[in-house]
Amino acid sequence: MKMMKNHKKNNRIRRFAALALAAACLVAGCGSSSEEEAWDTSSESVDALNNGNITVGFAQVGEESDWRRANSDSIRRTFTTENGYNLLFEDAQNDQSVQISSVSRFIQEGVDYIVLEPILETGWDTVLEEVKKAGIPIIVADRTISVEDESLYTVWVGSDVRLEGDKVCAWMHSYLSDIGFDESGVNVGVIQGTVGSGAQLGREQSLRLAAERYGWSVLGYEEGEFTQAKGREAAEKLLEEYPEMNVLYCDNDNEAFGALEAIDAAGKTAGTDIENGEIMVVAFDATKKALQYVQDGVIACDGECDPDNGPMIEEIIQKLEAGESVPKKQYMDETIFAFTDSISSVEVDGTSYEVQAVTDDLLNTREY
Ligand code: GYE
Repeated sequence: MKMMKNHKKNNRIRRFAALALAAACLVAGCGSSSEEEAWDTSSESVDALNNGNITVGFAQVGEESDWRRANSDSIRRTFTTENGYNLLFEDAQNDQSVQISSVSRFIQEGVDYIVLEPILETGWDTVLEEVKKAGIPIIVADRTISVEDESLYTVWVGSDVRLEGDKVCAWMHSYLSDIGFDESGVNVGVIQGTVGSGAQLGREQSLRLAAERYGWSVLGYEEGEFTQAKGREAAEKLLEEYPEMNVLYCDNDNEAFGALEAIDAAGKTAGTDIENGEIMVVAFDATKKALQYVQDGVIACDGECDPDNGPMIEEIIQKLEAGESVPKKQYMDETIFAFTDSISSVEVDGTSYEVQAVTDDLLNTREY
C-alpha cells in the first residue's frame, strides 16, 4: 500500500520533470538533433501526460499473426482516453533490440505503467533493472520471460502455452488410439514459432514429452516465425525432406494456413485419415478462420490461445492503483477444439479438459 502511494508520488514528480525539461528545451532550443528527435517523438505523450489520465507504455511484439492483430485491438480498445488512459503503443516488428529501446523510452517519458509482451524469453534482465530503479510497475503479458530475479517484474498475465501443447498432444494420442493407428508410425514435422519465444518453447516442450511417451518420431523442425509466408516455406522444406511425414505440428494458425498451401502444392491432402496418406495438421490460437478448417476436418485439432488480454491487464492496473495486491501470475482461460466430437475430453496431469467440436453457432459468434 505504502509502496504504491510512493510510486504515484514518484510518478507525479517524474511527469513534472518531463514536462519541465520539455518546456525548457522548447524555450532554449537545446539539444543535438538526435535529442531533438527524441523530444519530438515524445511531444504528443508529454501533452497527454498532463491530462490526469494513467499513462501506459505498451511494448508490442509486431504484427506477425491474426492473434497478434487481435491482441493489439484488445489493448487499443481497453486503454482509451475515455477510459482514463494515455496509451503509448510501440510495435517492435519482431526485433528484441527495438523492444528494449521502447521500454527505455517509456522510462524516460515517466509513464505510470509499462506493459511488455516480450518477443523472446531471455535478454530482459538489464532493462528490467532500469525499470525497477525507476519505480515503474511492469506487467509482462502474453509470452513468458526468464530472469535471474523474479522481482524484476510486477505481474505476468498470459496463456499457459504448456497446457495448450499438452492438451493438443493428449488429443492426438486419444484420436490415434481410437482409430487404432499404431503410434510408432506417427512421423511429426514441426513448424516452430519465433525460436526462443515463450510460446514456441512451451508448445515444443509438450510435443517432445508426448513423442517420448507415445513413441512418436519427430522428424525435423523448421522455423515459421508465426507467419503464414514463413510457415509455407517451412512446410515445403519438411515435405521435401520427409516424404514419410504424416503429422504437421504448427505453433500457430497462420503457420498452419501456410502449411495447407504447401501441402496442396505438393499434391498431398491435409486431413485426418492418416492411414490413407493424409497429413494431420494441428495448430494453436483457434482463430475463426482456423476453426472453419477444423469444422471441415482440414485442421484436426486447435489449442485455443486467447488474445483478448486488455481487460485483464486493466484490472491489474486498477488493483495496483488502489494499492491492492495482485497474484504474480495469472492465466487466460482457454479451451481446445477438434474436428470430431468422438473425444469429449482429454486429461493432462490428472485434470480433465473438455474438447469442443466446432459448430455453426460457435463460428457465428467468434470475433477473431
Ligand atoms: O500463438 C501467435 C503469436 O505469443 C501466444 O504469438 C502468442 C503467440 C500466438 O504470433 O499467433
